[in-house]
Amino acid sequence: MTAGVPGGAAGVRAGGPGRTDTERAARLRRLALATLDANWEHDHTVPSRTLYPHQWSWDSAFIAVGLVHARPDRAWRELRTLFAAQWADGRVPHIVFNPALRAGAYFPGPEFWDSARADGAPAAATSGIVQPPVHAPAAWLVHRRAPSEASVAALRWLYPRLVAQQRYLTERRDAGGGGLAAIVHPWESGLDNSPAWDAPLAAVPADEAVMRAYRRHDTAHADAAHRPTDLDYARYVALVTAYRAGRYQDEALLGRHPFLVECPLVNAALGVSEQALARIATVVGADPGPHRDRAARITQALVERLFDPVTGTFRPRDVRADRLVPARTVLGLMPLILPDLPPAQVRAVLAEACSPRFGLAARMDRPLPTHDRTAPDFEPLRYWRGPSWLNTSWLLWRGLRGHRRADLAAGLRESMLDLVDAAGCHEYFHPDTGAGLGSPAFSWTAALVLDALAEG
Ligand code: 9WN
Repeated sequence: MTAGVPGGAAGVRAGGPGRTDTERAARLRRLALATLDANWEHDHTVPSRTLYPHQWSWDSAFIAVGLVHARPDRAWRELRTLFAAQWADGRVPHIVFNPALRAGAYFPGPEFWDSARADGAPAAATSGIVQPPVHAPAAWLVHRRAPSEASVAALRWLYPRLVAQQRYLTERRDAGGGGLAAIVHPWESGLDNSPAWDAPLAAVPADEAVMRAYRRHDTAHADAAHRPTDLDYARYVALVTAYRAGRYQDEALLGRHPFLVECPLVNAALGVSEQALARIATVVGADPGPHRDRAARITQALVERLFDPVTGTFRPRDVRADRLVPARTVLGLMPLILPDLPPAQVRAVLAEACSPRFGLAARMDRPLPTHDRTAPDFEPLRYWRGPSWLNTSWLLWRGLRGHRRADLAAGLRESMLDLVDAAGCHEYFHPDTGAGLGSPAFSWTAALVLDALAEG
């Protein structure tokens, strides 16, 4: 297995020549940069040339965090390109389509989303849904890493747009009325087929047979056994169709939309974004106070609505059914990114992370999975139902550092770097063997490795 090198002396790694920390770092940096350079597409980075050939929202935030370590201009360009496609209501679309690509380069493509018919959509063709708002913290990290006149100018341009993004999510998406944003589609969580969505998705009427009318692009490029099923896709399509029928408007969602869920990751990101905006505000001459107040309110709402004191875990709330979903996934660990998470919840998240469910340790013997390893529906090969992904590991790593758990942060970082060193910049990894799965040249894996290397 690749993760962790138990017993290795400081600076010397198991495995002989080429295995010192310095050599590993140089090798990883070369690989990561080559991956990001190969995926650069005139004004943005594609997540993967084969599977995801357009621009994706939260990918671009992670990519910017990595790019700043080598190509700071491109880090800002990445964010500017994405926000140039922001809608008038403040939503940042989860995909910005590249008009130069042939129809069918991705499913569902621009013709399916039909954003041009929606009020307030930008000139560029986009999807109509969002992804976790990790852009304000990303912009702050990019600036802090390489502060310059250009970075201040970029923050000035981005600040009102980031504020509008927050306003959209907190005002228009508070379908549950408790101060949190609800997602209208599993794709909005970024963890598409996580077991977290099984219960609320089961209530979405869909017929697998509808998929006969479409050509899935993903299964032409990746093993179908690793991807969401056709029934999952039928439900994804049904949810887009329902939201599109209302022209992507958010009024009265509770009465008409079949999937409304408060996700711990989306809402933790919302809180961290207010913290980042408070810092950005001080650079651009705005008032940080309202951002700090909003951050505190979001953290409080997250604890009140998504923390279950009986199991000591955070879980998504199905707004329509008004209950927490049963699955214990990696999403439950994500509130650790909140610097003001109360001590009782910090302890609970650490206990869950260090349990056999997720195996976090100062010396990890296996990478962090995306689902509870002990659950009967844990699937080591299928996308977000078990495999290890760099972005969820990186978010937890940042959270551990913020809460002064340097020992656990070091163990997780080691595991992430070893995983990529052994398998390459894959999209995701087998949570037992560390084998690379999905796209072999995936941008956020490369970017987050660059960040982990720089901040060791
Ligand atoms: C749907 C681009 C995106 C990521 C998501 C990941 C996957 C798309 C898909 O790829 O989702 O948005 O086609 O499966 O789940 O997190 O942003 O990398």
